[in-house]
Amino acid sequence: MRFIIATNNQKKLKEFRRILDSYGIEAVSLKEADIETEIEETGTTFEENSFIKAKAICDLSGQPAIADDSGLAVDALGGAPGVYSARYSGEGATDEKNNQKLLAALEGVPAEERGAKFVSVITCVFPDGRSFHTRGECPGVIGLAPKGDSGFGYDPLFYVGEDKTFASIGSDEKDAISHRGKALADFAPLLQQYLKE
Ligand code: ITT
Repeated sequence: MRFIIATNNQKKLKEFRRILDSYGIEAVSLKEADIETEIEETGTTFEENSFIKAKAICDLSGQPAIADDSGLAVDALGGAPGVYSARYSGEGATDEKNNQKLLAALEGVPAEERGAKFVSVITCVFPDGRSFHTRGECPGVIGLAPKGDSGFGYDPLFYVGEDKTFASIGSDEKDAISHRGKALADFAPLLQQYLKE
């Protein structure tokens, strides 16, 4: 079955596609579904925003839609940037500006206090009103300098081992341990169950 992925983030879509593909679920982009829209994320939790995005696209298309709301929660910043991760550096935010802002916010914070986690909440909304979600988390440490150039977002600063960031490991390795990989691993069997009901 084909599902519309309610995201305007092409790098997130790429990850979604390759993970869902491994579960035999076909992901259709908003562009392929001929949908052009900006959805306002008015929620204060990953769960709320994930539902808002999936519901909006399901309503617009009349087809089941899947959304991911994700972000980085940094211990020393009281869980920030959290649901505001994409917009952390304000108007015109880019991955580079967000990473710079994060490094500046953590200036002087020692390595042992730079713990963080990535969170992903994946929601599926069906046209008949049913919905469900799964949540995945991945612990790591915010480094003192970026490393690697694959992936997206905060990947170059997110250390998952002594010398490894999400941007320096391969995509298979990232998917196996990432917040999104974990959320989708729980999501796939639940989706099969919902499709049978
Ligand atoms: P959509 O809402 O259109 O899906 P978005 O990028 O605005 O796109 P979110 O609101 O969920 O999506 O924000 C997620 C942000 O969290 C993302 O832009 C990155 O800055 C960060 N992020 C999430 N997952 C990440 C990952 O796997 N690697 C690096 N950064 C990630």
